[in-house]
Amino acid sequence: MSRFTMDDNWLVFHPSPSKPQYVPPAGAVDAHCHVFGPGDLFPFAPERKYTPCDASYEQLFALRDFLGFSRNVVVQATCHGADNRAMVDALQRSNGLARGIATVREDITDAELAELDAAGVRGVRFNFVKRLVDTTPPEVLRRIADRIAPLGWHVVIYFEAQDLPQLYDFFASLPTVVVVDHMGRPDLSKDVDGPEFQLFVKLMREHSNIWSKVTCPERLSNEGPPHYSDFIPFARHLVDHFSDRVLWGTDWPHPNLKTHMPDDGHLVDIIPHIATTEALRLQLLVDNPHRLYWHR
Ligand code: 0GY
Repeated sequence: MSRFTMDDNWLVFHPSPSKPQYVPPAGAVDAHCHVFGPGDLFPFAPERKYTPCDASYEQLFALRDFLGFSRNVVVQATCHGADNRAMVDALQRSNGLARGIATVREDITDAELAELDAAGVRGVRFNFVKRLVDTTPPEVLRRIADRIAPLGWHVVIYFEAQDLPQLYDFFASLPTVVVVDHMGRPDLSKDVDGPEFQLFVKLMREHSNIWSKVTCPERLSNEGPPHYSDFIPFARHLVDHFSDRVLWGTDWPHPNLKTHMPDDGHLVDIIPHIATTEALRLQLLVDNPHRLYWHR
């Protein structure tokens, strides 16, 4: 029996997603997903803001195969804090088919960074979403970025669109590739060509080291399943304009969703609507993630 009990309002991931009609190309990468626990083996962090359900590497790899994907990028979630053991365990059990993004504190040693690198970690995540984390000062984050840059790692950032104006200069000054989670969480009720999303587009246009995940219709959409149609113009805009700097992922097991749990098969079926040619889909699902995560 786990010492951890998931939050009352937690929705568990879909137990039997539908088989997608869209078949991804060989080598396709789910570049944003998580593993949680199991809590009695890999305890959740004392400072966490939510307690999830357990979501194991076996379940993640089974979903990967079922959806027609080949590889995963496992992103450290805030409920595990800077204890990366569950994520690292998943990488080590993946036969090289998973890479990871860690959360680290400033006091991490060079030897610990080298161990993470050997396990397949290729970046660190900086989280600015206030409901998920306590704030870390930018100067601390910058020192971490300077430490990981020589490893060839990159920085993944998670923030909400309304906070971009104040974070813009910091993001623009980071020394590595910077990958933005979920398109910077735009408000999809606003216009793609409006000032909020276009500030994000400007960040990408003016800084060729900035990439975006075109992920999380289930989090961002006001219209909801199965088509999440308000998500499509935003994601398509980024794929069309920055085809060599976009990534796609499921976000399984979809932490913190309170209203509905997506059918992962439906999420895969959105891909042809956001990447509208075979060439774009190859970049999004294969070429881009392989270049970023499997170049060595
Ligand atoms: C996501 C989104 C969320 C949670 C986390 O690390 C996390 O806890 O990223 C969220 O609540 O929006 O990408 O999993």
